[in-house]
Amino acid sequence: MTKNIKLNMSRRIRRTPFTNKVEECGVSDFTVVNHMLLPKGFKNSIEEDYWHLSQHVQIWDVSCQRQVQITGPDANKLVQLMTPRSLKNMETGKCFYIPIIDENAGMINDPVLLKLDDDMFWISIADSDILLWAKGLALGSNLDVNIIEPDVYPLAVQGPKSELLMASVFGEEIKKIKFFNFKIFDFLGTKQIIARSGYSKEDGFEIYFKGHENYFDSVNLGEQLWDTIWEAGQNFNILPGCPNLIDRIEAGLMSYGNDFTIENNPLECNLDKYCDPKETHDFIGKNALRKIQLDGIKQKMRGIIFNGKPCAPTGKPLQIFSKNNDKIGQIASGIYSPRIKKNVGLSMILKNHWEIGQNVIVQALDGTKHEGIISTLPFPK
Ligand code: THG
Repeated sequence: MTKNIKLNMSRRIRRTPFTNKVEECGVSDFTVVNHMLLPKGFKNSIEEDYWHLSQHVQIWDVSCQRQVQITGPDANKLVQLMTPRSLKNMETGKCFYIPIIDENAGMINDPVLLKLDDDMFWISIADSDILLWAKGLALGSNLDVNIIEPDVYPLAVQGPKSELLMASVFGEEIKKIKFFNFKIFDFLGTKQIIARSGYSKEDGFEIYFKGHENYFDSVNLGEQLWDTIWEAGQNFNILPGCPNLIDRIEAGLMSYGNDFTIENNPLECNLDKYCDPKETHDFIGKNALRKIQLDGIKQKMRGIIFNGKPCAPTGKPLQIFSKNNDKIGQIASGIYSPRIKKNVGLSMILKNHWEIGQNVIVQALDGTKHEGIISTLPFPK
């Protein structure tokens, strides 16, 4: 077992405008994503947080969902170069889930793209350094763009009561935001972008909080935003939270660097619908992707439901075997689902083994082997 050793804090592991609040709320641990703190738990167990999230509302500091802002005459050109998904019909005010791939069609991120204007985009990234990739592409292709990481810190409000809570703070207009769209709202005289989105299977919103540069000063707009939502949330049984491993696995929401990496192409990650072979625009990795589309893939992301002692996250992968004891995949993060009443996980599974309902064997960390079954994603309701 790994001992409980503390992470040594430094400037490279960035705090957020909400970290003080998260600490006041009794955060139990953090992880680091995009060189920034992400809370991993509070006073309750992951299972208690899972039930609470499915019934009430939570406030999440997801500032680590960093924005890569691309502006300028060639902004659209550059963003389109980065993804197989066509942006032709993308209107201002829309969010698009997009694969970003390299020249071999390897996944380098799976962000949410926001179109703020015809010449202005935010790429809301998973855990890899897209700002450097974008700057490199822009330089190499001689594109007229400006690329920065803006002073923006997403704060998520997730759960079935999020709409009522958000309406009580920002007004009824909030109810008109459709899934994966955003609108602009006033907060104490500042303009804030609020989208209907979030890393959970519940209803929810993400406030792309735009802080002023001096957010560590005494007048802290971020803390005021947190406090305002927190106080309004008292009527809705609000709790501090964070992306919930049980909820996200059941929803089939993948995590870059955990469930898939640069070794995987978007077709293996079930992102086919963003890789239409009929699209004619140019993008990095197009030839490689078209070849894979012709040849077919060798493995695919699936859900696994498996027996054994209730799993908890450890950071160590679980190996998956066929009946003949061939290795056919590995689960990056297995966890006990109190709803399915078995362990669940996400895994790339080799062809010939990926059929729904197929039996597999999952090896627990203590070496014991347990029956598993291949499931759809999301997991069945
Ligand atoms: N919100 C924002 N930024 C993010 C995340 C987020 N950046 C990192 C990470 N999460 C990116 N990954 C995902 C994965 C899935 C979804 C969002 C971000 C998601 N997918 C829906 C689905 O698959 O059903 C909807 C997809 C669609 O309609 O296009 O929500 O959570 N800001």
